Amino acid sequence: MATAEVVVANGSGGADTKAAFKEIYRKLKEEMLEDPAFEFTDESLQWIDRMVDYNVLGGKCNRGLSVIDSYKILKGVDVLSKEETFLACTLGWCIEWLQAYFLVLDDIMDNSQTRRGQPCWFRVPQVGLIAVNDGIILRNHISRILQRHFKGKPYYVDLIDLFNEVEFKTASGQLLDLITTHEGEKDLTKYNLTVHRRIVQYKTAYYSFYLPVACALLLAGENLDNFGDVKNILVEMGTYFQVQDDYLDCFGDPEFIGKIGTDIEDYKCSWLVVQALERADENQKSILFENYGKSDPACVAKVKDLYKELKLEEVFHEYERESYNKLIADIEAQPSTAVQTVLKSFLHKIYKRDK
Ligand code: GPP
Ligand code: MG
Ligand code: MG
Ligand code: MG
Repeated sequence: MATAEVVVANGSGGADTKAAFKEIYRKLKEEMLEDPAFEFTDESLQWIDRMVDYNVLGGKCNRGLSVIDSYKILKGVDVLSKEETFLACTLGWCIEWLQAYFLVLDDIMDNSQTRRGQPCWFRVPQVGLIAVNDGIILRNHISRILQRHFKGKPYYVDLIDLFNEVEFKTASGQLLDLITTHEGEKDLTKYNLTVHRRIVQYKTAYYSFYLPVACALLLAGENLDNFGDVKNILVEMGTYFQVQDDYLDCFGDPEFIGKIGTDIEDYKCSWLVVQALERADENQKSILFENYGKSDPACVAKVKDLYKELKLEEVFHEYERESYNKLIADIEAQPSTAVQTVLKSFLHKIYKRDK
């Protein structure tokens, strides 16, 4: 292999890709710790170092790795040059940084306990609500990374616009997610699939699915305006992904998924409660109305028992099969085989995931 052609040589998210990706994390973090725009003290340096490791690392990195995989497929190559590898990995990390920023704040808003197998950042002693500012710093790191490595590229402005627009959509989805649960207005009759769909498309699908592929398209010199269908398919895939997240919140193993579910306690408009409402008789509905949205473990257990009685696990597995078949059909209707491969590779990363 020529020296200019390194590392990202094997298939989707392979060991080499992951090693290259991790290597670039170290460089990006070093740059954040040496940012000339701030005179770091020893304490602030240590804080950022620990805070970034704690929150950016430890996930599956599906979003970040997808930028590299998608870029390779769009270019039609197995091996990227050193420069291309660096740029694709850097954009991948920007998405992982965005995810870290969202999760730090989401865990405060959802009153969660654990994330990626460790206490949520705001629950770490001495962190508390400093986590809010850490979220702001993580968000600012993205702009600093983009400025340092992409300013001057023809697609720089499109990249900035993309991150801004996706962040706005996500925060708007998060708003919907939060205000549907308002204390004092607890009314399960307002929860239905249309409400659920709007929330999850915005809070999850754009940043988790559209953003990685859009980054790869910009790297490949494409105009995003020409990829409306691809965007729609990715938003559908993201919706399916969040339904899985809602399912795992109740039925996943907290040890394995690394987080303890809070959707029932938080009165969330989860896919499961929507399905339960559609299937429950009057008696079962009254159990839901009495117990949903309460932190008492006995109430949570009653809701979970009802989900089991209504066989929501089976309903979910059927939904999973149907979504997969529909997505594959939509993907195969795409004219470009490269685009088909990008979309299928992403779908196969999440189909039947258990974490
Ligand atoms: C996932 O919701 C959505 C997000 C993490 C986006 C948060 C957006 C912000 C603007 C903060 P979730 O609460 O179901 O995720 P999880 O189950 O991982 O807590
Ligand atoms: Mg949330
Ligand atoms: Mg949450
Ligand atoms: Mg969730």
